[in-house]
Amino acid sequence: MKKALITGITGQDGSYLAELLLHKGYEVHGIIRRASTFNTRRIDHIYHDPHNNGEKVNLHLHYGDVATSDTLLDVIYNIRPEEIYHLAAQSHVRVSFDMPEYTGDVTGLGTIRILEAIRKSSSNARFYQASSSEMFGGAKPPQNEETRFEPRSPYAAAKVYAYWVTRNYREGYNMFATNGILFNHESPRRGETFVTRKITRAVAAIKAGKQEHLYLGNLDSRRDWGYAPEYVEAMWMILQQEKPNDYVIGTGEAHTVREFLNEAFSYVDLDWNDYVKIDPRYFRPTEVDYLLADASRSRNLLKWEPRVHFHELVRIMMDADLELTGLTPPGEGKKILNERFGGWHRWESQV
Ligand code: NDP
Ligand code: GDR
Repeated sequence: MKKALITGITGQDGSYLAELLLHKGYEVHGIIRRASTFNTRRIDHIYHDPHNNGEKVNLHLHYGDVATSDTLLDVIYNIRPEEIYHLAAQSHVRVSFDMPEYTGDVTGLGTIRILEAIRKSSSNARFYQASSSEMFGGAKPPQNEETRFEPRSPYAAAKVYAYWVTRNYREGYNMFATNGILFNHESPRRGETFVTRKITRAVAAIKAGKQEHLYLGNLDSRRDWGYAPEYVEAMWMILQQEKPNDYVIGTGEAHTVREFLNEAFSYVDLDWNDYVKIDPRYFRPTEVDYLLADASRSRNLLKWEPRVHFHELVRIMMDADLELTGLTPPGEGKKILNERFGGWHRWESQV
């Protein structure tokens, strides 16, 4: 049985990745932060209490924090995982302007703490770094692995640092260290303050009569939005290759925030113009205007292709949030998942 370690297992991607790896028969270990409230909501459905007699336990959780190397070395040394997926980060771009130093520490230095723990424990683990399209920042679209980085936020600058130390350890210490440069990917499990989920939750609440307005920032930026479960499949594929490399993952289709609004509100027969207001609080000191993936390398080498595109993504997220709000969704999103997906991840109301 292969063993994998996931940092950031309680996040959107970590939870889907854990589900995928368990489905593939892995023993999965995750690092979680101590918090005063439960922070394991996204993985509770796959966690079995070790005290329940007879239940096979393949998911193990360990306390740790990538802001310190305290437990990282111990965990890696004791578990001896074959694969390490480093997803933990302060992942919110707007927040990185409010907490630049903290973001540099966790999102940037966090990566070198893990790499050092791997090196010092003489681990042969294959390493995946959650790099981001935000690193391209102001670079002209479409962006691929050869595009020059022009980071436009403390978050993006921290990710550029993490990208380069990953390459550095690959070259310097002969590690199987890889970067997945993932463009935005969303799902019903997306954090509530990222723009897509903020919109789909608000549309559901407005439809249910529980909310009057939705306050947003810049509606003109374009993003290449994909479906998160497919992106964690790509993470796994990257670590199964013969040689370590860096890969761009995205759909090759970009849309504005305004288009997302239109698609989400019109799905439930509402006009977004009647509900959306601009609050400059959500503007960023420097914005990334246009991200569009050229994922040819992934298509050719990984044979990775997105199965869910913009129109379907909005429907999947809308169905889930309508259901969570207690409304009966039109069901197009659920239908798309049933038709196109292998079914290793569960629909949100089952989570
Ligand atoms: P989330 O914000 O949903 O999850 C982040 C995870 O990191 C959570 O589990 C969080 O724990 C954990 N974490 C945060 N700080 C620390 C810390 N100091 N020590 C240990 N764990 C910590 O992010 P996503 O799942 O969306 O993204 C996963 C990774 O991929 C991130 O690195 C992100 O920057 C990157 N990425 C994401 C993209 C996207 O579109 N989603 C695109 C490209 C890259 P807790 O639950 O306790 O807060
Ligand atoms: P992003 O995602 O910054 O691309 O980073 P986010 O959803 O936060 O913003 C996308 C675009 O929407 C605009 N926007 C708003 N954004 C938020 N969060 N809230 C608002 O009210 C709002 N109004 C408009 C933003 O200005 C931006 O242009 C995400 C994160 O997951 C990163 O961790 C990841 O690396 C990148 O995607 C790829």
